[in-house]
Amino acid sequence: MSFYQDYNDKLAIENWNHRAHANYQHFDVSPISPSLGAEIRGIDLSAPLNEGQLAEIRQALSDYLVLAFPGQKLDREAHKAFGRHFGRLHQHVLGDSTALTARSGDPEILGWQTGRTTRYTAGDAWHNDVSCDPHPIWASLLRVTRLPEVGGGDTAFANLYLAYESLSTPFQHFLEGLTAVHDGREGWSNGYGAQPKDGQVFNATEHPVVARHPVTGRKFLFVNEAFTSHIVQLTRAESDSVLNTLYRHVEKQQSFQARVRWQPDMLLLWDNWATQHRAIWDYYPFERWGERVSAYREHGPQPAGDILTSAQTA
Ligand SMILES: O=C(O)CCC(=O)C(=O)O
Ligand SMILES: [Fe+2]
Repeated sequence: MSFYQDYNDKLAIENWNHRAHANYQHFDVSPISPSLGAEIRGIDLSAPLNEGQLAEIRQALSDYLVLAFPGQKLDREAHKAFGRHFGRLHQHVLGDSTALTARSGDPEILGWQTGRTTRYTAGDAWHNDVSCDPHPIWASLLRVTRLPEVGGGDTAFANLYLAYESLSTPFQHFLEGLTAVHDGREGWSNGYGAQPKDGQVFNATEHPVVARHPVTGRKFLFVNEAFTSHIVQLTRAESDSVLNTLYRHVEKQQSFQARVRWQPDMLLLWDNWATQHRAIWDYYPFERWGERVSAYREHGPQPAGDILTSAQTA
């Protein structure tokens, strides 16, 4: 048994830590960790935002992947209005099912309330939100409306650019030509025990295993344990073993991860392509409630080899 690790992850981290940072004029940015996350203060998200402010928020999302906005008094309409700046609002297929949710009553808001009688809480496994969709969510925006009295209930995030860049070069090349199926039945039937209603189908979509981010142009690892069922080009045994290696890689590398600690009136916005997250359920039997708005765009994760046009990256 050795504690030796190869150096690819350090080179990836060095590269990440030397990336260019924008100068922000419209708000203050305090990084949460070197690998991802920043706290944003000095901007009121309930007021109308101008193009300059929005451009900087999108830039910060590219630079830090996860943005925490403390001290935001947002009602549901303001939450959705802010979400619309990132694309069309997503309607979750389980929005009115009690398997997972608290039935917010608004199809554009996924609500959940976790407490003593709850058997599943949203996001209690490393995942990208709803990656089984043909246009997977780009931006997820979460408010935790009730925090557990005992503390805890952090959300953990992992940086998937670093997950990809830290793999060895031959393994990166091997993965680059592959595609994987992301299947709603994995997350919702196997994960939460939810079945589609009559006439409903859970989406299943083939996505590149190594994808190119349409906004930043950077490659990232795009498989997750909650939704990815198999790699199309491999045998079942090969696929299981490669996916298991990749899942453990994301889960294990704490240097690629950060935990977000919740405060009352905080809005959390994340890039749902280049990160995975996991809700940490360490507060049982106390209550924790949340409401999520998510936005998707026409241009989702691209095959790694594709060259993007400027219209696609706008
Ligand atoms: O409860 C959390 O912190 C995150 C839950 C989750 O996975 C989500 O809202 O997408
Ligand atoms: Fe999630």
